[in-house]
Amino acid sequence: MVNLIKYVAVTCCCVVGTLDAQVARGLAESDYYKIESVPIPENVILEVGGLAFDDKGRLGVSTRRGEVWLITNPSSAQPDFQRYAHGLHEPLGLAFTNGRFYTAQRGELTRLNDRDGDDVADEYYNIRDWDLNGNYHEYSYGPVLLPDGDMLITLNLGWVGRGASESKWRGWMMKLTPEGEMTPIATGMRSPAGFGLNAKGDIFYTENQGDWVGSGRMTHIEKGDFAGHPEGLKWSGEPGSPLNLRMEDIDDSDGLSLYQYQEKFDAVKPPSVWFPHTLMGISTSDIAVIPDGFGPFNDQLLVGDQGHSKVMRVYQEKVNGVYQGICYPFVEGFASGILRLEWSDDKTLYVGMTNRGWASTGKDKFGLQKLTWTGVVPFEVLQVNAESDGFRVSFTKEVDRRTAANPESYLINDFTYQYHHLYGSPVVDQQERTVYKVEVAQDNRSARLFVEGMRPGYIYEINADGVRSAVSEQLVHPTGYFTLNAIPGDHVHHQHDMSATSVFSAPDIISAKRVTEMPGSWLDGPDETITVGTIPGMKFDQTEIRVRAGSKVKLIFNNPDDMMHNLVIIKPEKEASVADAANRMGLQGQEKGYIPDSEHIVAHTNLLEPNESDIIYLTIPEEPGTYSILCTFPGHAASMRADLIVADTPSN
Ligand SMILES: [Cu+2]
Repeated sequence: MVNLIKYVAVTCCCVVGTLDAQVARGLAESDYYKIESVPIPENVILEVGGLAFDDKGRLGVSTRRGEVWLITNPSSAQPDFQRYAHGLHEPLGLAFTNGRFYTAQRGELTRLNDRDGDDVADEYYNIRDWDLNGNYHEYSYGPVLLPDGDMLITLNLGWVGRGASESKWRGWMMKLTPEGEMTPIATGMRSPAGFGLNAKGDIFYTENQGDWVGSGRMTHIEKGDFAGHPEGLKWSGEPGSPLNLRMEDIDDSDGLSLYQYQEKFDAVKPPSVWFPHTLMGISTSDIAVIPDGFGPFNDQLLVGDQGHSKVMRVYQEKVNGVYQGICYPFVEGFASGILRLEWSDDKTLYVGMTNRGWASTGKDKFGLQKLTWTGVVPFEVLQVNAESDGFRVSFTKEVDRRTAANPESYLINDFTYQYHHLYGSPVVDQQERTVYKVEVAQDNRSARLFVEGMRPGYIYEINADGVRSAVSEQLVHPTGYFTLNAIPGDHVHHQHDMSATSVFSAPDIISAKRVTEMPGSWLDGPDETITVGTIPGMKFDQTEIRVRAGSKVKLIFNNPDDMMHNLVIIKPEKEASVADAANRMGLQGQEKGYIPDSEHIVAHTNLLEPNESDIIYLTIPEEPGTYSILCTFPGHAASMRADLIVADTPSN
């Protein structure tokens, strides 16, 4: 239902043909990263809830059956399993510090201790308990260790046909000291099974699609944040709550996205990265920071997906103090539903799994597998960074300049999700974005994509399937999803904001000479698409454009400059009089976009704010000659002009 994004194959003539492409693709995920199973004794039901290594290199595993197992030599062919603890209440997390395991049971944080040294815990110490009402969905997760010795836990909402906070602090992330003092940190959580720190020590948690949650996502959590699900706000009036927001304050009648909703309340925190439902995964879980020595992705994050039995990769940047970034598939094909990820000292990722209650692609009921790097570097997008007028896409290997510099090697769509009480959201307001120019860096390791109409608050599907490495490899994963929260250097809102209250831009100019939808009579589409941009210093990015008389043209006008500009097409020899008429419009000029009422004008765009775009459709006049392209914003026409050469024969 939500999968509305069209996968349009890049079919331009300049990429390798299909057969060659398949040969070129060659290596698969498994040539770079290998999945192997840790053998589990037949009598052990290892429905993994938590993973943690102890100080002897043994892997502790807490299970949904209430046990903790100690696995000695987990990387060997016959690891040894020892039951360390049992009788716990669904412990969905495990940590080891100061010689002790810590685990969150449904109703308490417990410290386990083996006092007599027989590798079996003989002390189960209740550090702190919390309310629990018996609802099956009241899972508790953690702890995650903080550098100062404190711990984080998260408390799942109950489920009564919708997410419900029926016991105190359900829907919250809490901080606990080793002595059991508990402080509420943030709420708005629904099903916070995955959380942890990034390489810089900032806290993130992952969320699954559900009521009030349009799609899977990851959110940067700071004290006092509200991540989107209103139920936890039931407790925001309690002592210690860092929020003033109340459940009654939240209202979904405006049809906004969560990004737009943050304008209503400071506490609202939109996600740093969305994982589009079914396109990327269906149920995000644990977060792990990639160490040195696991391929070229140091300090990026891996995020598990339970339903798709896969691991995804996330690169994040911080722009204007706000996290944002891109997710890619990484490795799929695990045996069951992934809940936990844990690194060993030898850079092996241990993957703990269970699918009880939820179907997963991997059909086993539970499992423990490990993922290792083969030492071969895959050809992948290493990272994507937002720019004021597009993206910088960096690669793990040198690219072939010809394919990387071709705008047709890329396909970009953006869209968002609605913030509402319903379960999930369809993809809304999807648009294809034109890549109108590409500049490949000197070192062949990155490409600067110039993209028309960047919209903050939207998710960008960036497909780079046409790009080849210097030795003709295809990307292992050509498509990623970039969540754009902030545009570098940007301080204005954009024309495409759906919120009526947040729109701040020049008015749309309604005029017979600005046709923004392709005429229905153009059955075969435009004859030609022409893209014109602006460059600093009041100039268009080209000085001469040739077109055939009478042809149907789609004109894309991009304004990456930091000033307002328009584009006006004027009949031969008439540019001076049109520019003069525009200059004399006075106060009226702005609202009319400095488009004077003149018979000499053939067609024109809107007056564009910085970083805006416009697309118009026009039929070129039958009369050949040198027409003018002008920006008629006062003071610009002297330098901001180009020739439009209309000829009877096709351009040459
Ligand atoms: Cu201008």
